[in-house]
Amino acid sequence: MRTFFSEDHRLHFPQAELSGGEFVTPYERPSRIEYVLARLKERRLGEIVAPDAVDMEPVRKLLDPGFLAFLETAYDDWKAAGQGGEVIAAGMPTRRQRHDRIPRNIDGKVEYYCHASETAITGGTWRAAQASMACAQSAQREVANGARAAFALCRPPGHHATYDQYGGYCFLNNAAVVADMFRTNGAGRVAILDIDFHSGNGTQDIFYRCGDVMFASIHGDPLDTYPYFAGFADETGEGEGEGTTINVPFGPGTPYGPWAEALDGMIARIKDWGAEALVVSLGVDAYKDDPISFFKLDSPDFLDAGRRIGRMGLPTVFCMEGGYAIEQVGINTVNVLEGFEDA
Ligand code: FKS
Ligand code: ZN
Repeated sequence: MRTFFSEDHRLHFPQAELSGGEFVTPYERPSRIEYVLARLKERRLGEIVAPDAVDMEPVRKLLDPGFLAFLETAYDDWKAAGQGGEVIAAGMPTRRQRHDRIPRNIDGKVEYYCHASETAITGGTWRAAQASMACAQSAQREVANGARAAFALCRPPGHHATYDQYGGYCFLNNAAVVADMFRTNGAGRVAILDIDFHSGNGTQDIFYRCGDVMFASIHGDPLDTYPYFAGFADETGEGEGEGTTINVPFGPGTPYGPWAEALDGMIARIKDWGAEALVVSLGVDAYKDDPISFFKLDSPDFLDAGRRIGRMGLPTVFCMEGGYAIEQVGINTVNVLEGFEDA
């Protein structure tokens, strides 16, 4: 399969992430992508090509226009207000507070549109997020035009970005836009399978009330890890979307056995439901040595997971999400893709 990749991801590299009460070099850093590229070439997975320009129309259709306008100018507005550093939210709207009026002040806007303050916005963030989206969209078009699968080497990632909030290293929800583009192209039902270690709370948010996009995610139990307030097993969708959200959380130390069983369960649900296209939120932070996660998958397990996904036989777009054991990110990611291809 072909990979869509843009060098513009480098435009997003904040100086620091707030972690453990300290500012550290962000875990989500440009070098992650180098390892994936190197491995793709080593394994000759297929051509690596630049995406077409981003198409903001499908993005504007799915996500809050005010949020998009905010992201576009946040850094400039922040600087214009005399703020010295990168854009970081100091607070967020909390319980029993108003969410229905958007602050005029940039500091307040940042708090309104952010849900996790580890994530900074820099002068290049908007362009990098658009380039990441462009990769996802080009991969979608490739598959819509008849390819069996395509890999969007997205960075920054997307699955924590909601309809109107950024955070968890994510700004624009690539996988959600891809799923919606499949709908626009005529797919009656689209499934998103999220195998990143973290709950795809943003993707869940976008389709929670939607009956024609299924969202299925295996992740660390929110009682034990980020994002702490979404991804519980009893979140199953609402209204028309009742039953089309599937969450399977697991606790610390979970090995591949139960993880794979959960994956098989989701695969069966997606097939029975009649999905016509599949979007995979491909994070590899379930790996045993990931520095911010606690599952115990080993590299060959990713190959096996890819095979199981491949056997579904669906047109598939893979969107890169997380994975922070930097040197293994390439091997594990490409293992999923190779497993898929020789399923
Ligand atoms: C470190 C705490 C980190 C934020 C974790 C964000 C995970 C992001 C991700 C994505 F795919 F989006 F990149 N808290 N002390 O891996 O889910
Ligand atoms: Zn993750």
